[in-house]
Amino acid sequence: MSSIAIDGRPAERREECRIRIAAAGDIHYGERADDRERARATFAALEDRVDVILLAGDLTTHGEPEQAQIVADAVRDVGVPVLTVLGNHDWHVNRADDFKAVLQEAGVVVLDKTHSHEVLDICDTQVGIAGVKGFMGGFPGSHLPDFGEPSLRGVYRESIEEAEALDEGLRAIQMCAFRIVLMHYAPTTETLVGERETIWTFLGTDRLAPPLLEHNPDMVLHGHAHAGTFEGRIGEVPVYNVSVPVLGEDFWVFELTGERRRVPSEVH
Ligand SMILES: [Mn+2]
Repeated sequence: MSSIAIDGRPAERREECRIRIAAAGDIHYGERADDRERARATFAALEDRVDVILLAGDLTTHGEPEQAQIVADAVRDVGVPVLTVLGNHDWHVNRADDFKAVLQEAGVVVLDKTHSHEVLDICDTQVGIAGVKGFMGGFPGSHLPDFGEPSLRGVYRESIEEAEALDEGLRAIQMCAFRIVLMHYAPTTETLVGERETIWTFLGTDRLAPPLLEHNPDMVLHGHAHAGTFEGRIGEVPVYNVSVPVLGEDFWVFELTGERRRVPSEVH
């Protein structure tokens, strides 16, 4: 397990806090014979080591509620708050409500466009998490247009709805000392470098970026791009692709602390 420390904004009580965040995306449980054991061991290893666990979607291979149960059973007794967004794989069989219910029964907070923020009290301070799935849609020069068939215009509409929900979530946590964004899809191409450029349109969209630029969260976490790049930036905001194949590890641990503003310090 590796970690990276990010210095955050000055705020009351902030300097005495050290918020440890374990993050991973694309854990994709569901099809290997040892998934239950692997999931239990992976999450149990975080107990007493971190303050919160953030999952950036694609918890499963196909979104079957039975697959969500593997994650639910692995996190139920870990004793650390777990928040997640869903990924496209978690939507595949189109049973997202059942899928979410399985996770929620185990205490997992599922963030999406209907419930896009959560505030945690950690270290006597407020840590705000704004979370949505995000969506595809492309970047300058490759945007899917709001034109033509209803299905294509539906993709546009969903990306805009996700961006609006992200904005709402960030607005709701604007008074929190620490503010983190959790998504599945990428809001910048910087963390897609390594993926074939011909598929970048399907890996995210910069239509998710304006709320990030406006609200300046401490960091943005996403997954989905297995062959992408770990670290990027939108304006001053650090963006991390925490897809497990990018990390090469089960989790990455971030620490938010300090009085300086968003200067990543050493990996240790
Ligand atoms: Mn995905």
